[in-house]
Amino acid sequence: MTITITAFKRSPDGGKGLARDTRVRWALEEVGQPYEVRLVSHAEMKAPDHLAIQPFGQIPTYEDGSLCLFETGSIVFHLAERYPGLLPEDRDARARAITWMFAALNTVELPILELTTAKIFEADKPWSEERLPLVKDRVRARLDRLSAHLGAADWLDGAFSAGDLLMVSVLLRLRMSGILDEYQNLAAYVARGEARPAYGRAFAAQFAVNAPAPN
Ligand code: GTB
Repeated sequence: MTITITAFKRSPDGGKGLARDTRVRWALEEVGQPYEVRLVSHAEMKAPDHLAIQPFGQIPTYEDGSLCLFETGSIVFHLAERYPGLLPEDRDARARAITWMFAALNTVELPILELTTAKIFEADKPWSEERLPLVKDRVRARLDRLSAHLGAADWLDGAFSAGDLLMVSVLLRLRMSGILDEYQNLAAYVARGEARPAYGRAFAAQFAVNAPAPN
């Protein structure tokens, strides 16, 4: 069966790899599984066919035969369980890697999403300028601890895992804000993730769809 994922017909980021299909593409590349992509417009994402797979009308989704999944955490976990390469064999190490997957999505991604909301959707509000430093400091509070945990290590817990894949994907979103560069080891960690050949292939694939047309 061919694996099919969905992605934006045209991502608002113009190919920077920030839409969440990139992390699923990356996981697929890490485990060496070929996949097809069904590109969906905003209207198609909210239509019954797509809502039957993704109840919230979002991308990405994952289809493999009769199995349909949504939520990038679940999709990456499914791939990591089904194919070798993203989770260690050792049971305890595996449990710790899964813990980092949750930490990426539940603890680190949330304040980062809040920052995006504050900068993009609340910029015109009279209280926006006053609130922004608070939101940035909530991100820094998480990065302070993450940076301390990572220290001089290459990855969060031994070998590269699905936990790193999700954490790097989440942190990438911060680059434009300049906050990532306040943490030398985290900036290097993200760069290490981006340097992985599998990430390069995932990035190139989404870029081919979303890059702005040349003048
Ligand atoms: N928790 C879900 C998951 O992890 O799968 C969240 C999925 C989600 O937020 N999908 C977004 C979506 O479909 C696309 S990735 N949004 C449309 C909608 O909700 O109607 C979020 C995203 C979009 C654009 C950029 N960008 O342009 O920089 C970055 C991230």
